[in-house]
Amino acid sequence: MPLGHTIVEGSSLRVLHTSDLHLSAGNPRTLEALEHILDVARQENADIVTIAGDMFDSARDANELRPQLRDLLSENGFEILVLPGNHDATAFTQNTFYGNDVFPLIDKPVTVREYEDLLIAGVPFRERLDDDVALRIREVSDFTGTKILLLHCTLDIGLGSGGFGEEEAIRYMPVSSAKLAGLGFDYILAGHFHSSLHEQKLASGGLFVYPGSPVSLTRKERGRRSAYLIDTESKKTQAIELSTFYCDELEVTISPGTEKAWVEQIEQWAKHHKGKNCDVRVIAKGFTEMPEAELKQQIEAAAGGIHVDFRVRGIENILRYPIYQRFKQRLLNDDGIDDKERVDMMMLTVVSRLAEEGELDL
Ligand SMILES: [Mn+2]
Repeated sequence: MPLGHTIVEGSSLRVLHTSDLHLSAGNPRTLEALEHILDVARQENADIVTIAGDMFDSARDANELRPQLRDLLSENGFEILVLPGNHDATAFTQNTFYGNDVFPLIDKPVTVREYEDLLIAGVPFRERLDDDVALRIREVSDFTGTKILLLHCTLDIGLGSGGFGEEEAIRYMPVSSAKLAGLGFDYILAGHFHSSLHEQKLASGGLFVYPGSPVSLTRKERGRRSAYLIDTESKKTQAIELSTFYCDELEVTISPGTEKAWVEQIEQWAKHHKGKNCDVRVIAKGFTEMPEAELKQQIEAAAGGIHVDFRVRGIENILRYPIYQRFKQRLLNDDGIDDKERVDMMMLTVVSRLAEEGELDL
């Protein structure tokens, strides 16, 4: 352990949770995100910051950045507990020093830090949560105060591929919510899932939290980024919106007659997504009865400077098509179809594709 001093006292402790910063010298946004997280921890009077894995993009990045991070990670007035993840599993050893505030949780299979009424346990990165390890973790949870477990894992909740950064193919430490519920912790603060904040009540009454990456690393991490705050005395939990760099996009599928409503919606969305520290875009698809250039101009005005990928096509020829007219008449008369607009869009898409392929004469 580094020569840190325990700065945390008192029974009410505030824990700010994040993970997957993927700090890398090649991506300055990740370093800005770290500085912002530390600012937020100060503003929120956090006593402890937890990072549940992949603080660094690689052990090489950790090695490269360590000297310049030491001042930043010292004398903050809070502890920073860092769990090695699959990207930085070998970055922390008995001999590495990241700053006075940093406590790497590197003792296998589980590292424990005890405070007055709080216990924080961390499982340094491993590929599987075997039964013997689960048993060790469960033993640790025999404590009377609040119990927090830090894990870098893949929860089986169908969050879809793509959410776990580049690790989609390999499911690191797959765990079920039932298994986690059996570990006996009040909070399981996890890492590895990048896309967005995800919180879930466990059958045990415990709470599982993925904070999502605090900075968009690719276009897959969409929307404003969050960190997660827990007050161990009041039991209040709260997602904290960060002002770190993020990506986002709005995809709209226009159908004839809905143009005005979509333009208004794009305007509202754009109002909430303006700003320098983001990469956002509007993707407009579908069909319009308006002149294409006119709609494009309206959408761009509504987007107010946000990039617009305009893929909408005019529909006038297709609307006049007998096959489409007959279909539309039937659709309108059929009371058995709930989502007529969607069915209409599908037909327009098919007819338009056939027309493009020269299968129909306009
Ligand atoms: Mn990661």
